[in-house]
Amino acid sequence: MRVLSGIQPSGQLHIGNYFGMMQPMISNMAEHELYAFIVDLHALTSVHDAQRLATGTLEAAVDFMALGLEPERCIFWVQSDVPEVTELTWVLSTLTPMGLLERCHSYKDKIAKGIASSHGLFAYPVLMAADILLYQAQRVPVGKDQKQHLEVARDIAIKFNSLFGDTFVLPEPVIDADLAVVPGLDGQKMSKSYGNTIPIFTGEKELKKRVMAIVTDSTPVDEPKDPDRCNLYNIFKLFAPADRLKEVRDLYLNGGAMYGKIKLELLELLWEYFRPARQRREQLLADPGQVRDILRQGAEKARAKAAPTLEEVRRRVGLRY
Ligand code: AQP
Repeated sequence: MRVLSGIQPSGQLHIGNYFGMMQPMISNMAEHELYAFIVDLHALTSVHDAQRLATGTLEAAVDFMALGLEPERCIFWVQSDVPEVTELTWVLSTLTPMGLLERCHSYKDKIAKGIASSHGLFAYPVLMAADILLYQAQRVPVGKDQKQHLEVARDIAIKFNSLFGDTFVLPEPVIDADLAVVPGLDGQKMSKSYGNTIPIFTGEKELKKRVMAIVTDSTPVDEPKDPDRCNLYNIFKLFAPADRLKEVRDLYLNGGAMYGKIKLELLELLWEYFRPARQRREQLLADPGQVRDILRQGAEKARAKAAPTLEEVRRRVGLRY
């Protein structure tokens, strides 16, 4: 099975990115043909600072490898190193109905949050469709927020195939129901652009600040609370061992759950959980030249896979004379 997914270098990667996409990708490495990439062209819709984008791209690649992605067991590259994707984006955008994009929640949410609208932000799902279709991916592990974009990719593929003949594989999203949406500090979806994240790699002091800022309600300690509606519990459950989780769940249900204590326990769990990755990250950051080489080699492999699909598209639509 060909499995593909990308991640934006639009800020510090967070635990929502990890559970929604990075961890499922890493666990697919053994069994499947894996395509993983850093989507810098997508990040350009929100980052207009050359230094920040360039540094963020290299760091996102380092982070992914530190967390367990092994570049020798997959194809791992930076999106803009394969320019074929932008050509395919244009072809696909000529047959993407405006209404399909106008219905996308992600665009509407971002505008509502005050993020500047642009043609690139609006057309984001078409570039994502090109990413997926160019490599004929069958499965795409994503968080629930990306489900609609996957549907757009399928709709575009169906339209292309019906207009020009069977060309693209129809991709299927892979969404783990338990991890579909990791909540942010404020209870909304954890998102780099909403400033409500728990970053995977940050200093202990900053991590503590973020964990202590998780919003909880003001129900008195002794009163029962619904754990499933508690933001803190929903983050805690991602890291706590099963027996401890059960104890904490019982405290919620019967009274006695102390938010401050649970936050400090969560902090400890988080710090330990990512300890080995933090050490690997330090080693990788010490040799950025090696990381660039890995990405360059990955891009060569990705281009070799992309070229036949793009050639087929050109021929089918008449861009060969
Ligand atoms: N809160 C989340 N819960 C579960 N999965 C999530 N993902 C993101 N946030 C959560 C998944 O992470 C993958 C990579 O995301 P992305 O960086 O490409 O874009 P995004 O979904 O828009 O992530 P952010 O953090 O919200 O970035 P910004 O704010 O820059 O747009 C995707 O598979 C996503 O589902």
